[in-house]
Amino acid sequence: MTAAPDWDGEECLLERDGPTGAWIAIAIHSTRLGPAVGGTRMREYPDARAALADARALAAAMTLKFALPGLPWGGGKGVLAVPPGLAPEARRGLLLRYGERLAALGGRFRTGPDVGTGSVDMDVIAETGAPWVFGRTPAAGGAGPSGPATAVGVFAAIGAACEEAFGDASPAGRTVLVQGAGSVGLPLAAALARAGAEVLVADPDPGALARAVAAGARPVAPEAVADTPADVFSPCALGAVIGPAEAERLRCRVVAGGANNPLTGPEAAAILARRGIVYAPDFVASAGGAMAGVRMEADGWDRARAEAEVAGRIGSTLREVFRDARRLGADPDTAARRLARERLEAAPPPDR
Ligand code: PPY
Repeated sequence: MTAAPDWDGEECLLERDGPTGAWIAIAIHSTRLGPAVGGTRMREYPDARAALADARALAAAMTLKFALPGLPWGGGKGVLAVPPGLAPEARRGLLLRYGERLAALGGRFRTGPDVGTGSVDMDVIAETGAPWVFGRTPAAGGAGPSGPATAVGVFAAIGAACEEAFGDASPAGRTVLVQGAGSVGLPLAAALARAGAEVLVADPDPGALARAVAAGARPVAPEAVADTPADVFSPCALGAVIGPAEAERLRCRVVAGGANNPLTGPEAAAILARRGIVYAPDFVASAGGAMAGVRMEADGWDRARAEAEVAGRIGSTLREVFRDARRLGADPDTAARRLARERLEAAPPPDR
């Protein structure tokens, strides 16, 4: 499979899984700083082309996630585009065949959990002998789900962005609208409520919403998100939720969340900046899960140390990005991509 001209990555693979009819897409965007790491996403897609496009875009975001905080890993992503209603046994078979594929890549791509997969799935992938599977269950020797550490990073990102917008990093007394009460949104909402923020949560899943309410949040209808006033909007569900129209409409001063690729493109970032809305680039704000994952499982750090690094580095990286953006007269998304490019170009060629 050759890369499309609009993708500057190294390698991708697209393959139909015969027994389930699923498409397996693996994108290795960059190994310049080290082996590519990125989660495996499992969901329905309109077609194979959409699955591959998502894998490529998400892999590119992973390169930025590791380059900006200065960690020696590259960017990749796996996508399993499954048919509706995949039975548990069929799911298991798909994960095993996918694991064999990963093993055959010889470590150039190392995966972990992502939207639609979890620690139990990582255990299944690792059964194949595919080494370096991050986020397995603690019983299988892994560090467990990545959501809590991602939430720690988003919390720090909200602080840094509030400091930029209001001159005060504390979420106490701020209204924060969290979109999505899943593996990142729920622990984030709970932490914000504990810190004294007024937390609003939107989620179409009644069970997820009820858990957020139990953690201290007030519910908001999913379709009302763009029109609900808040100090901070935190997208923690799927991507592409802020296009030019939403960027014009959002009634907030800060956007900082855990979703990957929440903007539809550079135009949305420019509109947010023109409206004086401080945008924490998603590939900085959402990096905590991946950062803590590699620290705990590849470097042997304990969770407390890994999460302290996540909070510290995400905060300091964002302060650097906002400073650069002001200096360059650019929006933070543009400034952060530029900083990442500099870090990538300054790196010696990979030696592993
Ligand atoms: C991401 O940050 O989007 C991920 O891909 C999650 C992840 C979690 C743990 C290890 C590697 C990737």
